[in-house]
Amino acid sequence: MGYNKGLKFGTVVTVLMVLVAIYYRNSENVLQKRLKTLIRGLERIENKHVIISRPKVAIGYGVCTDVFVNAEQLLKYSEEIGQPEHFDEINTELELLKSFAYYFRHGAAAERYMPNRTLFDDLVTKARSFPSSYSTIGGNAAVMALRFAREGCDVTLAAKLTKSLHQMIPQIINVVGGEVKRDDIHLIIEYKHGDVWGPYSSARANRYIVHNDAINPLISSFDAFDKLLSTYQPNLLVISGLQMMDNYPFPDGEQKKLLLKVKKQMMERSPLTRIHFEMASFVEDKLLFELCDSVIPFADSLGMNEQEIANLHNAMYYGNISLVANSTPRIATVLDQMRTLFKLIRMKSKSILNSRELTRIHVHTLAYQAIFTVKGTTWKNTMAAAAKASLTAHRHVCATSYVDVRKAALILDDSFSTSIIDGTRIALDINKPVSCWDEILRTGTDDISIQVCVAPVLVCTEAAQTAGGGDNISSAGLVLQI
Ligand SMILES: *[C@@H]1O[C@H](CO)[C@@H](O)[C@H](O)[C@H]1NC(C)=O
Ligand SMILES: *[C@@H]1O[C@H](CO)[C@@H](O)[C@H](O)[C@H]1NC(C)=O
Ligand SMILES: CC(=O)N[C@H]1CO[C@H](CO)[C@@H](O)[C@@H]1O
Repeated sequence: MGYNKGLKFGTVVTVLMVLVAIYYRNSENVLQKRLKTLIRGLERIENKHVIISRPKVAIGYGVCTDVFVNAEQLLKYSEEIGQPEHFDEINTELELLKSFAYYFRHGAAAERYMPNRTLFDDLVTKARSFPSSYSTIGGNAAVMALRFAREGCDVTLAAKLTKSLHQMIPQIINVVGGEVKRDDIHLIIEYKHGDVWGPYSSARANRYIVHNDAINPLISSFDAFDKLLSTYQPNLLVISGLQMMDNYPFPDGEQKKLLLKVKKQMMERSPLTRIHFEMASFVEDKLLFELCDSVIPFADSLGMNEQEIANLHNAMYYGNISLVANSTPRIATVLDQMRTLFKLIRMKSKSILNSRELTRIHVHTLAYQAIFTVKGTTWKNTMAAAAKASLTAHRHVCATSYVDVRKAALILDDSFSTSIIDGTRIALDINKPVSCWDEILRTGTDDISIQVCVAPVLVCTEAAQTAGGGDNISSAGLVLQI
């Protein structure tokens, strides 16, 4: 009897285990099938729009050499580091470690200036000594230029650089700005989702950047670019890289003077040239407020990630800045921030002489892309732009041109709400993955009709690179809209 019971129990366990295994295999198949359908859906929308003309795109400002290193290799955790802490600029190794901890535990991207060149150069040398370290062409403007060129645009980049860095840039890109002896270097300290550093673990793959720029903060290519623009009328002017001015030790009044030059450059463009401003990580409040007054009102379009929109939203709405925000915010939260920001900027711009009317906002996050465009404007293909931005996000982070379902995960739920306050629920349709709808935004006495598109991102589960992601994604979205 006892023997029989044991046998039966053993059989039941075996059968159960087989069933569980089959169940898991099936659910995995179902999941992969869903992902495949979704990818095909996105690719179908992306491919519907081929770029036939060769749009002219001029991009300011800057270039650098990006040196990539794995965070765990370069930065060693120890008890002495103590509490994580934010610093506007990094002056010592301890400040670097404390500041890294501050952003790493939130999975938030950060970019900081290091005034001590010796300390910075030592750090770069150490980073380069690891076999896994590598370098590429970097800087927002340059990465965007490479992406626009790859998408078939006629590209001009404003950048001052060494001959050897210039040689690495494809010849089809027209670089204006002149030559320097030493290129600016950005040290990109990368980590993956779930990486552990001392008592902290990262909520998502991201990067912490330090630099000791001497050329980019001064927008050294400005005059050459301005001269070119006086005779050249691009379809799109992109303003980016201004975060290199953040906490740079300018003589009194110099920073403002430079920004006023940027403002003038934007203001002098023909209405036929659309202007896009790419946000970045800003922690110097004076600089951010100056941007809100002198740059943002002169742009037609804005691009930013989830940290940057939270920061800009707080700056314009509360008058304070936000150093870190949720790195995986809900769609409803981001759409609400986009609505508020759109209204605030439109209202503010009304009282600014020669300002432009904001007609486009693109927010790129880890899990989705959201684009607003004002209806009846020249921005076209918003749905396709969201799809292309989403695919580019995956391709960039996975460093592949082919989307592999085994390396892709969908972290969005089956449906999302369009707003925190009485939003509508929209179901994610994997056959038609980009959801678009119309809304009316009331700003002052005007009712503005906009189209909203949201595309899910297939998150890359084997992140190969995160820096430059935003630049690739923003450009990929823009290229289908101009
Ligand atoms: C800069 O860093 C080097 C190397 O860590 C250090 O020896 C030097 O004292 C620092 N200089 C200043 C001005 O802090
Ligand atoms: C900014 O101000 C708002 C409203 O006073 C407040 O809720 C928020 O926490 C502040 N944010 C920061 C980062 O200080
Ligand atoms: C996958 C992808 O498109 N990533 C690109 C992002 O942009 C840089 C610069 O153009 C490229 O080197 C990457 O390949």
